[in-house]
Amino acid sequence: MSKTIEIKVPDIGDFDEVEVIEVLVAVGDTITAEQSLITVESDKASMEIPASAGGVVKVVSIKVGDKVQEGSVILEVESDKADAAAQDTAPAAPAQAAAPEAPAKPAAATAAAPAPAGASSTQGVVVPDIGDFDEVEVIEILVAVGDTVTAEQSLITVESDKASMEIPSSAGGVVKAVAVKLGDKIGQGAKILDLEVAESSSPAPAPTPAPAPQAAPAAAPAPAAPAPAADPDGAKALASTPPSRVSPTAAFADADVPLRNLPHASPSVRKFARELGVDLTRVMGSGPKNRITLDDVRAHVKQALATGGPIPVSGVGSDGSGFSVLGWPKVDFKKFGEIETRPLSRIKKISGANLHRNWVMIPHVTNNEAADITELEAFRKQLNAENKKSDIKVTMLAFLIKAVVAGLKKFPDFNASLDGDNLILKHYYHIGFAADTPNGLVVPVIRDVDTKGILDIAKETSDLAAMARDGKLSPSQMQGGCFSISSLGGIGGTDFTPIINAPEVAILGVSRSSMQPVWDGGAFQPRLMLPLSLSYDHRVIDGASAARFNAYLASLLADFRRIVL
Ligand code: CAO
Repeated sequence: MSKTIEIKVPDIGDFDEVEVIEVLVAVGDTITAEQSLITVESDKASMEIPASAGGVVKVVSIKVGDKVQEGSVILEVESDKADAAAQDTAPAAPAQAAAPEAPAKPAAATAAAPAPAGASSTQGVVVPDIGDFDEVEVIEILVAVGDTVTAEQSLITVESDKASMEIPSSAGGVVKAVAVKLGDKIGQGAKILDLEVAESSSPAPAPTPAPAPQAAPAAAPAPAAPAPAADPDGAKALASTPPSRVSPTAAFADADVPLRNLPHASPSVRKFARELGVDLTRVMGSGPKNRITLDDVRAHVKQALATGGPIPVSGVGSDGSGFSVLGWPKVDFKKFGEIETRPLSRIKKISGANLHRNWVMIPHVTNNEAADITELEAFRKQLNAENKKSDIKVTMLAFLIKAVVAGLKKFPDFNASLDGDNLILKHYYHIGFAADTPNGLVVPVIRDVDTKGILDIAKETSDLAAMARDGKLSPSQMQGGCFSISSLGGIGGTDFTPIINAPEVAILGVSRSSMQPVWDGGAFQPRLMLPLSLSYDHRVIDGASAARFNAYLASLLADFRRIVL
């Protein structure tokens, strides 16, 4: 017969209240005994609280942000196990509190050697009782040699498979040596650091680490009586864990709930992120195993503020499945000289975020080519001379736009966009061109270039460029592009790597033309050469295609009559 039972917060040691920071199950979920239900956090430790019984979740009685204590009802499950009834009113045995926790009080980080009276002395600060775990991994070292620390100040963060905790100092003093490094596996009694302690600041020494409270047997049917810890400060471990405890991953794997990728961060980092309203799932961790550090949260906030939006890319790791990068360097530039701070323009923030995403997410390769535009430049000048009275000035850009469309027709993969595993091939020819404006870069789009002549294109280019400079472009005038051209020829340069304007798959960078000696088989001839830099998305376009496309463009520009072929 099925029965509804309440699952409650077990003995959480020395803490009156802890905050719920994650609810891991929902109404309707089928859970198994030992499966983690919620994550709670004190100011020094976070831990998952597992189910004392399996069943179907009927009611979830708490939400993120609630403060809970021993006996608080977490949820109600409908269980058809006969023995489940026994757990109805019992707070889950403390054994089932998910993690061995950091000592609630610094008493656990015990000074191994007391200072001799009348002088400063060096004390070793050691790992306190860490509950049921033999070893935990050092994931953060929060102090360095030379630092002055106070009693209670966190020294290191350690982590088990279920919890991370900060280990505080048992005394105040100056750090003389740090005995651990990141990645070390340490257990109770291991030395963390040496501290030079003045006599007055030395606490009453505790000659031995605080003994662990006794662990209650798993799934104890009745409230476990926590054994009083022989802790000199009266602190006891937040919770103890039975030796038979299953790993959180196993619990999730067994359960009918999706495995959640919880952000990997220490309690103080979680608290800091909560204060700033940062969603840790969006933060790229730069610590070991992609753990999120305080600096990562700061860098995330800085970037979000700078770009006016969320950071688009999250790091995956150094195991080949993605990438992770260091946080942005923070430099106090004032130390080196006079500075001024100027906020980025709105356009710069938006274009910067787009350029960053495109650069990071698209495997760019750039093919460089040089087009002989000696005859075309002569023709362009002739056109402008003939049209002196007209307000249309033909620049090389109009020819380039027209030539690019001929290239797109010949090489349709360049007129495409990636959509998951599909390539979307476009049968229209809208070309964007980068325009430099006082407020930053914008890319107006000329539509249906295949239906327009050089003079129309020249006029539209110059009109759109003027509107861009005046900030009068509408969003629709910057949408729908198939391919972009970034022409810096009016300014200078010999070659550059333009960044692809996603979801397009290629972009043409144009640098300044110059007279070059070109060998014609018998002699060097002075020819006007135009550098063409074609960046392409290597997921869509291979190098040979790119070389063909660029060579074809160069051949059209060298003899524009070929465009009608
Ligand atoms: N080589 C030599 N001279 C060139 C040239 C080239 N490749 N391209 C243009 N010129 C010349 C023009 O003929 C013109 O000369 P005259 O004044 O003697 O006629 C002069 O340079 C200025 O041209 P322009 O820049 O006014 O016109 P354009 O059509 O070439 O370019 C536009 C228009 C809007 C693309 C351009 O003004 C611009 O903003 N370019 C910057 C694009 C940019 O910032 N790209 C980078 C993006 S990534 O950060």
